Amino acid sequence: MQGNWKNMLTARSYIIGTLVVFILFLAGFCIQYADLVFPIKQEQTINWSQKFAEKSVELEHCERKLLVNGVSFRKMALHVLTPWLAPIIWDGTYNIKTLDRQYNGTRIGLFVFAVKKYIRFLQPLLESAERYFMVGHKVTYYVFTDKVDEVVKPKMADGRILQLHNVVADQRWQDVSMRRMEILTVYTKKYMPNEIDYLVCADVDMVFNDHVGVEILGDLVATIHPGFFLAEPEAFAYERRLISTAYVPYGQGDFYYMAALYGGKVDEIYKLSVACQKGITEDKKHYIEAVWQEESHLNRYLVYNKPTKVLSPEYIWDNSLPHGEFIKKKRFLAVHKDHQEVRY
Ligand code: 5GW
Ligand code: MN
Repeated sequence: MQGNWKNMLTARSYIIGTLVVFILFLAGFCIQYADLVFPIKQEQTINWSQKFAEKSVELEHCERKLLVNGVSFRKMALHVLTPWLAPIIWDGTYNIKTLDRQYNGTRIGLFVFAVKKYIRFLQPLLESAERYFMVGHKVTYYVFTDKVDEVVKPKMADGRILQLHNVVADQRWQDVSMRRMEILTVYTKKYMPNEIDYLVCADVDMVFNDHVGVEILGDLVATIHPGFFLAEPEAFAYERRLISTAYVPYGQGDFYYMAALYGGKVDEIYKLSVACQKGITEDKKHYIEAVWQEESHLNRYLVYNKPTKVLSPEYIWDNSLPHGEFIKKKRFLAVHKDHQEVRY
């Protein structure tokens, strides 16, 4: 009798044990394969991946800010939005597939000046542009040089055009750099409106080193100077002499932008170049020249005409600068110059 009871008890605990194991297994399965057991709608899945993407942007943004925690650096340039709600473009803030579709068929111009010894920078720039700049889109290179015959045409993908224009080399290098504004006033009015939608203006002593695509397009776009992105506004290299038309008073201005990369819709660059050229001419009348030539005029313009999109220093970097740890993608790099060799 007793043996029977014992047997029955053992059998019962065996059944209960098996049941518990089975229930646990079922629960585990439900947790592991929740979307199979409780199918969720496609929309919800997309929402979650979007949430994930947003979170990772937020995290990257925090990570960048954390790098300067406890130090008296200014953090505004590390954000992903300006105070006037223009996006600041960092890696991870955009989806290139979505943007490439959105800008499908858009015509983009790249404006560069290469006179005198700077002709040596042209070929590497154009070759790197073929690898990284607006790949898959319609691109026209507007090259201005005093040595049209010396230009080596790079192998170009379909849909890409090289326009070579002759330009006289100014006597002073400062004038070469500023001459770009005058040329822009002409081309953005006469020719470019029929040829392109957006224009990107760049220095020639640079190379593309990573992706630079349609994420940089906007009505009016400027790049944060890599030497000033952590600087306080008082330290910005704005023209501070009241006598110059490029004057920016202390207390004004958000970022110090670099003239080595800016752009926008053709009519916006027309307005910008007209304003800057006017300032340059006015200053010349008074025998003055802004501290950083056309860059000073560009900065003055952008204080009062806020860019609709701001590019982080990923879009202009120089490997000799400090704080490269903030810059994961060095997309557009300054070429090291032997200043003696390229002296004007
Ligand atoms: C040459 C010596 C000193 C300064 C400028 C030049 C120079 C500039 C030149 O001989 N030829 C020329 O085409 N430029 C154009 O002006 C290039 O497009 C160049 O990228 C741009 C700005 O001059 P950079 O690059 O020397 O200015 P930073 O601020 O990069 O030093
Ligand atoms: Mn340069």
